[in-house]
Amino acid sequence: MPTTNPTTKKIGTQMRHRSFFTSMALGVSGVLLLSSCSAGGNSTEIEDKSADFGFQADGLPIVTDTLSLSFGGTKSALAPDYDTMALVQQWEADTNIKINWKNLPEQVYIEKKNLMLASDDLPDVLYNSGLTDADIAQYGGNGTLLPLEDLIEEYAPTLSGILDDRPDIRAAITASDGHIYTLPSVEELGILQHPNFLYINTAWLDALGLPMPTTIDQYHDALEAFATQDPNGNGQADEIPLSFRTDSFCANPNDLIAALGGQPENNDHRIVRDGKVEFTANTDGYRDGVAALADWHADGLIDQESFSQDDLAYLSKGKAETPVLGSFFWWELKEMVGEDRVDDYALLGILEGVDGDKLASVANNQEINRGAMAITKSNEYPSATMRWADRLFDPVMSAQSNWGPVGVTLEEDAAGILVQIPATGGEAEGERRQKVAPGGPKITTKEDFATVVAPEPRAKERQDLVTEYYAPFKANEAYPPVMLSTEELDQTSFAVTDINALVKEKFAAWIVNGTVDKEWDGYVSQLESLGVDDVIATYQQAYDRFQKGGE
Ligand SMILES: [Ca+2]
Repeated sequence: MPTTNPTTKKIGTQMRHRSFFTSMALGVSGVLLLSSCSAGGNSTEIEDKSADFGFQADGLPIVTDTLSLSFGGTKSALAPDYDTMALVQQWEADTNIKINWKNLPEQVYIEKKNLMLASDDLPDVLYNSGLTDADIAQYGGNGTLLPLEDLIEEYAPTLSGILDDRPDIRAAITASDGHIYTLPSVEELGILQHPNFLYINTAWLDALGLPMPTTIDQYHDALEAFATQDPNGNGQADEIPLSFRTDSFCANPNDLIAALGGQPENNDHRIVRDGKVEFTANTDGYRDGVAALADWHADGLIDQESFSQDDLAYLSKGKAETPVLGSFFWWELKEMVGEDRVDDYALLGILEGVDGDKLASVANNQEINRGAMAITKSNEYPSATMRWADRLFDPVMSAQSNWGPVGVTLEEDAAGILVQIPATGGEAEGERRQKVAPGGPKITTKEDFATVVAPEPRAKERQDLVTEYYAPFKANEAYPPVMLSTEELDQTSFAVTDINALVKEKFAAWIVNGTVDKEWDGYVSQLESLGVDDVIATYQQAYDRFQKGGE
C-alpha cells in the first residue's frame, strides 16, 4: 500500500472543506490535524489518505483501488478466521476495503489489550473492541482513539440519522469530554432489565393442595409447607424450599427485598426514581427486607448454600435424582430443572408485598454496548473507514452482523420480516450464530424488531414473559448507560468496590445470623465513611449530564 504522499495535495484540494480537516501539515508523513477542537480537548494529528485509494464520498465501492486495513479486537470462541465468513467476504466485494483480521478470543485479547493500546503497534480499527469505559476515557483522552463525531456527521449518514432520532444512544456513546470515541452495538429486546425470574414447584403445590401464591405471605406458607410436609414423598426432610445466589447475573432475590421491605433493589444497589439516583442498601425498607429473610432462614426456608454456591452447583440442584428444589431464581426454567421437569414448575413473577404493592426491581443491565468499534490513531484512512462502518447500521445489515447472513441463518417471511432459519444437523442456533455472525457495530431498535427482523424464538418468549409478569410492576428506572469521566471513575471505583463488598458480606451474615437490627447503625456509619453519599452524588452528576444529551 502507498505510504508516501504523492496524492496528499489532492486530498487537500478535494477535501479541505471537510469540517474535521482544520489544518494540514503537508509533506510530513502521517501528520494532519484531525481536530478535536469542538470540545477543547487534545488534538490528534493524523493524515487522511483515503483519496490515495480513490475514495468516493457516495456509492460503492468506497474506494476504487483496494485498500487494506488491520482490525484487532475480540471474536467468539467458535468463530472461524473472519476472512472465511460469507458476510465479511461480501463486505470486501462491496466496498473494495480488504481487512486483515487480527482479532482474538476474548480471554487472550483482554490480556494483551492494554499493552497493545500503550504501544505504537496498533491496528487501524478495534472491532468488538473489548474497551471498558475506563479504557475509552483514558485512550480517547490521550489521542490513541480518534474522536469520531465529525466523521460520523460527514461520512455516516445512516448512523447520523439514528443518532438524531435517538439522543439517548448519542448520549450513551458520548464521553464526558464531549467526544464520541466508539461506535455502538444496540439490541433493544427489552429483556435484560428483569433477569431474575422466580419459579416455584407446582407439582409440590398440587401434591400439598396449595394454591399458586400471589402474595408474599402465601409464598412464605408454601415454602414452609415444602420444608415440613415432605412433598417429594421420600420420608426425608431433604427439600430445599428456596435457593438463590447473590451477586450473580440472574439468580438474585432482589424482588423479595422489594416484597418484604418495599425497597426496589438491584445488583449495583443503585436505582433511579423520578430523576433521582438512590442507594438502596442503607434504607429502612432494605433493613426490613433483610430481617424478614433472616426469619425465613431461621425457619429453614432458605438454602444454606445460597451465599456460597457457584452457578454450576446451583444449577445441579434442579436436576437432583430425587426432586428437592421448591423455588428458585434463574433466567429460564429449563436450564435449572432440565427438559423432563419443566411441567413441574411455573413462573411466579412478582408477588404482592407486605405493603400490598407489587414491585418489580429493575436491573441496570444495558442494551447499548458502546465498545463495538473504535478507530485508532494508526488509521490513515478515517473517512473511508467511517463510510465502511456506516453500512453496518443499515437495519438489515445490522441483523446479519448479529445473527448471520440472509440465506444462511435468516430468511424473509411472507410479511417481509427476517426470521431465523432453524439450525440443522444437531447444531444449536447459538452455536451456528458464533460461526457466521461477525458482530461489531450494529443497531436493532425496538421498532426494527417489529419491521425488519423478528426476535429469535427464545428471545420472543422471554419478551412475552417480561411483558406479562414484570413490566407492569416496574418499581424503578434503571441507571442509564452513562459514560463516567476519568475523574468520576477515580472518585467512585474504589469506593464502589468497598461498598459492594460490605453490602454483600452483611447481607449474607444478617440472613444467616439474624443480627441485622443489632449491627444496622454501625453498618450505616461504615457506608458513610466509605463515601456512599459522594458516590451517589457523582452518579447523579453523570446522570444529569446524560439527561442533557451527554453534554
Ligand atoms: Ca422429602
